[in-house]
Amino acid sequence: MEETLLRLAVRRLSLYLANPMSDFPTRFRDAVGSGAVLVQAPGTSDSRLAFARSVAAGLSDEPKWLHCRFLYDAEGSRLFEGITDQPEYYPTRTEAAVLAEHAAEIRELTGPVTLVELGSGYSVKTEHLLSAYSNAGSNVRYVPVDVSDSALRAANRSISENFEDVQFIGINGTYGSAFPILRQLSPQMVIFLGSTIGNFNPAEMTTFWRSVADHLPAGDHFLLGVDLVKDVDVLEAAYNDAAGVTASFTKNYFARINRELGSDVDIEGIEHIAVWNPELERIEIYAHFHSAQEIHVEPLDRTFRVAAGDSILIEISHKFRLPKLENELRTFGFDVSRVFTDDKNWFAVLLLQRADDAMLRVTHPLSIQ
Ligand code: AVJ
Repeated sequence: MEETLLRLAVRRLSLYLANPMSDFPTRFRDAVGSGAVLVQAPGTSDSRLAFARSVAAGLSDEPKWLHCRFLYDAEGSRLFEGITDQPEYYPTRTEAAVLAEHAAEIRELTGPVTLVELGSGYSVKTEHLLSAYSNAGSNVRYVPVDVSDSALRAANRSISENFEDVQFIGINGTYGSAFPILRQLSPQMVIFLGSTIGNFNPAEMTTFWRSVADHLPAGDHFLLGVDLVKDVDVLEAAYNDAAGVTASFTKNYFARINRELGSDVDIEGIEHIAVWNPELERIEIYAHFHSAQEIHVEPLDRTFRVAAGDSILIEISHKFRLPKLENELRTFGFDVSRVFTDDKNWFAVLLLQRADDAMLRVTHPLSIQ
């Protein structure tokens, strides 16, 4: 009783003292208490400037690149959903089948936990998990995190229609914005599907494993979906669908630059190129410019020249090999509880559990610090 009063007083005080944007964990807790379904994470409200800075950084570099995070505005998120329906794009339906088949088992292994999904999009595949968790009884708390506000709203509509007992608390922000609140959501399972991890370069991947490991309390779960190395023709076809939806997805990057950064790029002068890089074991997606163009970044008042024949790297999609990935995850403090795959071994869903570092320290004294 006294403790509750004290906590209430402290919370009041921190409400008054804290800059609401700088104390996201407190603001999130209060939003949940008041039944909010969507919480804005700090740093995303001025995304136009963040977008401008990122575009400027990539276009001043040589070779040029653009960060794939900005592929997902409302139009990009809609186009990506279109990609997942293409016959050549096997990852989504393969992963969905693996999830559908093993969702009940995953629920049994984790018990009743809060589901926190990073990069949830429209949450379509997650509905398999939500249905297993709600069938197992007890109210389910679902916390999806996505940079697209429109995708979150659509997900909320669909989930509240299909699942009465699922409490939806969306976070509109980047993956990183969710890390500081993971401690208050324990016991939980952090979900990262669709092989989105494949978008990260090696340095970003290492940072990501470390952040999840740092913020996830020991014993909490992490469900990770990864696309596996396979025949090059299957891989390249998945990123060059005959209907051209992936090409439109690539071109939308420049349409977004036009819409938000006051540029006037000729979209038709851009070609979508997706190729397998066998050394780095990843698909690389380029925007190839047929003619020289200028890209104006109005918020920074800067203009970048792209020469005819230039290719801008806009996305990488790394494919994984299982034993190697499992070893890497172990070194970052995750135990591999189960690995689920499809018949062809095209896609894997790994159920991981945050190890207890105290145990690690005893068994591998040199692996920490
Ligand atoms: C959402 C990152 C998993 O890499 O397969 C699909 C993105 N880009 N087609 C992928 C994507 C073009 C996708 N991920």
